[in-house]
Order: sequence, then structure tokens, then C-alpha cells
Amino acid sequence: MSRRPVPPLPPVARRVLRGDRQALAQLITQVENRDPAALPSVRALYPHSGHATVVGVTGPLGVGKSSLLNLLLAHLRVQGKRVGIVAVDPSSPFSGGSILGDRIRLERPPGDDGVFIRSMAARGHSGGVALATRETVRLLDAFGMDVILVETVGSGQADVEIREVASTSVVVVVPHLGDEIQSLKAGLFEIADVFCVNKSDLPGADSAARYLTEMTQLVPEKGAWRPVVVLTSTTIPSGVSDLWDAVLRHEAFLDANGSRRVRARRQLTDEILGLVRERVDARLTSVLAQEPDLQALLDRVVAREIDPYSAADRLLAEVRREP
Ligand SMILES: Nc1nc2c(ncn2[C@@H]2O[C@H](COP(=O)(O)OP(=O)(O)OP(=O)(O)O)[C@@H](O)[C@H]2O)c(=O)[nH]1
Ligand SMILES: [Mg+2]
Repeated sequence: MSRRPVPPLPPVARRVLRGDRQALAQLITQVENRDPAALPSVRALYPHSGHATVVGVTGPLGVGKSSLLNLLLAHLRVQGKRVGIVAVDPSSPFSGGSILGDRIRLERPPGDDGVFIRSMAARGHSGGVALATRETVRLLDAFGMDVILVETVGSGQADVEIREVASTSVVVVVPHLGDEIQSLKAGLFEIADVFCVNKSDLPGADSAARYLTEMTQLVPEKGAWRPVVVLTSTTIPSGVSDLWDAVLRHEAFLDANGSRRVRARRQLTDEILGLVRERVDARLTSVLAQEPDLQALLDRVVAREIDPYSAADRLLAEVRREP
């Protein structure tokens, strides 16, 4: 396949690469709204991404994810790392905004240009959120952030999506595990590269950490990564550098045995097949909307004049036709 000449960068993309925060914010809003106007810039910026360390921080409501992100942010800024944060916010109009009254807000230190924080409403269907989150992470990456932290509320199933964007997934839990451990077994346990037992200032933290460590021993060997368990507290700040060290250990593991590439390929396969499915679906919807003889076609199937397979062939031929 011959390489196509690289088209010139759209002006917005050029502004993003020059570090224009406003252009970045506008582009993210367009991505969130699935505005097709964003596409030329998003595509042009893709080759400029792929440098950032992307860390997913997930866990049940109120375990202290945002509090941890604030401390991680400070920890990384001291090291001179530029940090992007994407918080996928489950607040919905139905729950009347915040679910917990005392949730912590993520805030950019005033005037700090090395930080960009973006909240995304987790409204709409989850696939849409996953797409917007992935694209926002990529834009922050192209913008030049060294580390991108993604906060998502997770309790099992839907949050497996974090695997689609993060190179390291941190699962945050709290000492009084109770029912949580069931959902951990179901979903979160599979995605955890690092377990963080937060609120370790509360009783029961050590036994929770011990329990999780035992669970990680059950992970099948074959050169696989064993999740690291760390204890943190944000009220009496402790363990945050341990947490970051655990992330870096996993990142080093990915590089050492080639699994970073494997992971990236898996993520991109999911993404590309998702895009194709979405387009085929959209095309089918428009074919069905325009197909004047769909009813006639159905009548013929009902009357046994043609079989369902032939009807499907006919529709497929329509889908394949250039619109
Ligand atoms: N005791 C104790 N409380 C904590 C700790 N970390 C966070 N909290 C408290 O837990 C509550 C929730 O903290 P957040 O950081 O908002 O938790 P979150 O996981 O981001 O919450 P959601 O985004 O709503 O899911 C707040 O009242 C925090 O002050 C900790 O280490 N120890
Ligand atoms: Mg939060």
C-alpha cells in the first residue's frame, strides 16, 4: 500500500499542537457532542498521540478516587510532569446531580498550564462515553501531556471500558469491603493492574490489603502480571508515591515483555471494529428509511415467494452501495 501524502493540519489542530488550551477545550466539546466538524482535526492529531502514560482510576462511588487524583496530580507536578485528567462523571439529571454530597472536586491549581482537567457527563449510551473518553485522552496526549489520569466510577461491568484507553488500571477500594468484594470478583478484579486500598486511616485496611494480596496469588502464572496492592490515605496523606511507583512498575512490565504492543493492538482492534459496526449500522438505518419496497419485500417473504436469506442479500447489496 502506498502512503498517502499527509494533508495539511486543520487550523484547530495546529493550535492544539501549539499548546492552545482554548482550541483543545473546543475540540473536546465537539468530540463530546459527536460533532462531525471535529473529525478532520481528530484525525490529523492521531499521529501526534501515543506518548502519554494513561492511567485509569476506577472503583465504586465515594472511595476517594478524586481525592487520590488530586494528590497524584501534586506528586506528578513536583516531578515536572504535565498532567491531563479526564473525569467521567456519573451524575445524571435523575439523581439530581452529585450522588454523594461530599464528593471532592478536581481542580486545576490556579495558573498552572501543565494541567488540564476535563469532566465528561456519563449520559447517553455507554459506547458514546467510551468513544468521547478515548478521543479526549488522545487529544490530551497530542497536546503534550506526559500523564493522563482517567477517573471512572466502576462496579463491575460497564467500567471494563477503562481497559480500552488505559495502559495501567488502578482499582480503588476501601477497608470495609463487604459486598464490594463480590463485584470485584465479577468485574473489577479482571481489570486491576494495581489495587489501591484507600482510606487506610480507617480500621480494617490491613486485612483488606491482605485479602486482596491473597486474591492476586490466584492469578494464573504464565508470566502474567500480578496486581500490586498498595495502601493509601488522602486525609492523612500517605501512600501516594507508593501508588505511583506501582503504576510505573506495571508500565515497565508492559515495556519489558512486549505486552504494551499487544495491549495497544487489542484496544485498536476493538476501536476500529466498533467504528466499522457503527458505520454499517448507520448505513443500514438509512437504507431501511429509504427503502420504499421494504414492506413489499417483507410481503414476499411472508408469502414464501422468497426466503429471509435472499431478503437479507438484497438489503446487504443496498448497504454496500455508495450512498
Ligand atoms: N477517611 C478518609 N476519607 C477519605 C479519604 N479519601 C477520601 N475520603 C473522603 O471520601 C469522600 C469521597 O471522596 P471523593 O474523592 O470524592 O471520592 P470519589 O471516589 O471520587 O467519589 P465519586 O467520584 O463520587 O465516586 C470525601 O468525603 C472524602 O473526603 C481517605 O483516605 N480517608
Ligand atoms: Mg470523584
